[in-house]
Amino acid sequence: MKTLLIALSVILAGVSSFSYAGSPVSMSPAGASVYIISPTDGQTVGTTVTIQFGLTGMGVSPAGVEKAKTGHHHLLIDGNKLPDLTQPLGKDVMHFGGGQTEKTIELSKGTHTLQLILGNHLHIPHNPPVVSNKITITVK
Ligand SMILES: [Cu+2]
Repeated sequence: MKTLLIALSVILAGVSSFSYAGSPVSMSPAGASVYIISPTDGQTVGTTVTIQFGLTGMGVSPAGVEKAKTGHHHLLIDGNKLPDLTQPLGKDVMHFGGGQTEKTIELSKGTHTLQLILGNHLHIPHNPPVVSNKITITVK
């Protein structure tokens, strides 16, 4: 009996550690969306720009904190295409792992595009990915 209990607890420990490790991909709830509050698409701004991040249907958690239906923002500046959304996001985006919801950046004069991508505690985009529309701004 004692052997059986030990065997059972080993199996249960195995199951719980498996589910804890789980899949590195987090699910996003239906209707979740990320968007850029400011500046707006087509806006003309100065070289110092405060980008404000909006998120509905989900919450913001810092990187490293595993919590369902949350993530942290990533800003893609002048990205010709989206990065691989099945892998941890890399250096081609700015990470806001502290859970920031805005950032003031310096941009050169000219036209720039901005796009937000939400990533989970491991910087991996959710499934389905929560990605904003790409906006275009003019810096003067
Ligand atoms: Cu990140």
